[in-house]
Amino acid sequence: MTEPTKSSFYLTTPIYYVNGEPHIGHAYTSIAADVLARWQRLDGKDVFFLTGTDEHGQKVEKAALDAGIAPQAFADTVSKSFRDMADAMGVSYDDFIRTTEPRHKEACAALWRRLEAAGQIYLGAYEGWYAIRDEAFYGEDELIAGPNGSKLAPSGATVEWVREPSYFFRLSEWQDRLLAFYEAHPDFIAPQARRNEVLSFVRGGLNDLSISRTTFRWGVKVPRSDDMGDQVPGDPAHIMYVWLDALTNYLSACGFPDETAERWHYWPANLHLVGKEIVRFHAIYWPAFLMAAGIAPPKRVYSHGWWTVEGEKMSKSVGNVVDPNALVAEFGLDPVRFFLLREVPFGNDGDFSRRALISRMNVELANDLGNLAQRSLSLIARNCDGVLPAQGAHTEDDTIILSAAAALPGLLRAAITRCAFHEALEEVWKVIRAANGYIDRQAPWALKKTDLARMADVLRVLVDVQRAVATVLQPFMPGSMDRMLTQLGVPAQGRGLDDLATPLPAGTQLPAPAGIFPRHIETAP
Ligand code: ME8
Repeated sequence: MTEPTKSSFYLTTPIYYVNGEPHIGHAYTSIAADVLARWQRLDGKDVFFLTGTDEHGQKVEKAALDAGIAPQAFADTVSKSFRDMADAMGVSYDDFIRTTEPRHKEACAALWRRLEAAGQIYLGAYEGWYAIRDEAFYGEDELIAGPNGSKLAPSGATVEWVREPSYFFRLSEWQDRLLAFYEAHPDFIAPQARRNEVLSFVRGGLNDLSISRTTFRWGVKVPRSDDMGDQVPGDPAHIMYVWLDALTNYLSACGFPDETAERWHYWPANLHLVGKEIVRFHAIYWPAFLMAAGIAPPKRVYSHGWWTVEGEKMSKSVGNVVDPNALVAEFGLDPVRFFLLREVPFGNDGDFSRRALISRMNVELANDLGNLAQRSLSLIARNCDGVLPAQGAHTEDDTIILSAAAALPGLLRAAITRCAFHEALEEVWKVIRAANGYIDRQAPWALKKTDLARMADVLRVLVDVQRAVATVLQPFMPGSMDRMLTQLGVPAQGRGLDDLATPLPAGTQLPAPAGIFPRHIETAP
């Protein structure tokens, strides 16, 4: 294996269940992860970006059964929808893993064997509550009251009483080591509120975890073992608990258990990006499994909030599920990507509404950014023969706006590292708004009649500011920023953060300016 020369960055989305079609919630996580992946690449890192589908378990088996299709064929179709969704959202994943692939099943068996060899697995019987929708076991004390005296999982999912032979993982032994791990790695779980929830859950004590099921078949078989004495009823009777199977995907994609594999050096993952409802699996079970198997835990789990739609929880029965493909068809990809990350502080819950999307599109994209580009570039086209002016002597006003633009890479690096996408975008919009103030104050259209040299200097300042803006916005809106950088005369191979230090050569012929962000006019229904 050759040592990587660049520092590496491995990040993941959750692998999505193939029980139903992708919706805006899935697109959200994948787009956020994509912004991070593109940012890290722009910043010179060797990125490995993984997404994929979670195809086993009772929930998927039931969906296949309801559709009257064999589970594998069903999973093939829905997995393809998720891959198509990722492609349609511009998600630049390096690998798309499916848990039905042989490489993944081998990794699951290898992890199981390591846990077994470490004395972390024993055979018993599980008796308790299970929610198929969450694919999760719940203690009696966690349940909430449902209608007509029924009990529900804290998520609102229906629970059923399960009683079956099961292998267990000795999770109860990991309480102190997990707490010590969280203490030593204060950034492991973010945001802080989620970290506090996890800490209090673990402090409350952990029960051993059931990690196999025997009452259905759709999953990875537990590997046969000779070490477990006469208790073993024939391991292939058991299939692995779908969360043990699913979490292992993050290792499978790195070639586990082959530590000489080309991608093994990416482990441990720098970041698992997840929705808030699956923090427990990623921040408690996952590091416990890994530590028990002698594998380094990931560096960070960041959990974001949930989207509701026009004030209501998204659900098939309400009929308000937002299809990301339809949104992109109507508004365009980049406005949708921008809206999702701009509207709500990452980590908080948010509400999706057409009105809010259209307002962001018209005000911030079409007016603030689109007009800035259009106004300055059309002045260059008309008054400078469409040629990029040279950098002139800078006035104080020039220096202020140029320094604000030059500070953007550092500010965005800091915000994006914290997954504070909304803050990153606000920093860019502060500069865009300041540039609109600058163009109004300097009035290059008036200078045209009084001081042509100063007019050219002002237009050059505006190009330099927009170049910085468009460079740092590439991860958020790759297609539009590609067009904007082309219009600004920035060569395709000179669009990295480091390239901002090299001035664009004066005299470059700029293409004729064309609008980048159209206004959206709502037509009456
Ligand atoms: O949980 N708002 O898969 P899943 C925001 N297979 N994000 C949302 C959302 C919403 N309304 N709805 C879904 C699973 N998401 C497991 C994961 S990982 C080893 C296994 C996003 O199909 C969010 O990222 O239920 C959430 O965590 C994920 O989709 C759940 O997808």
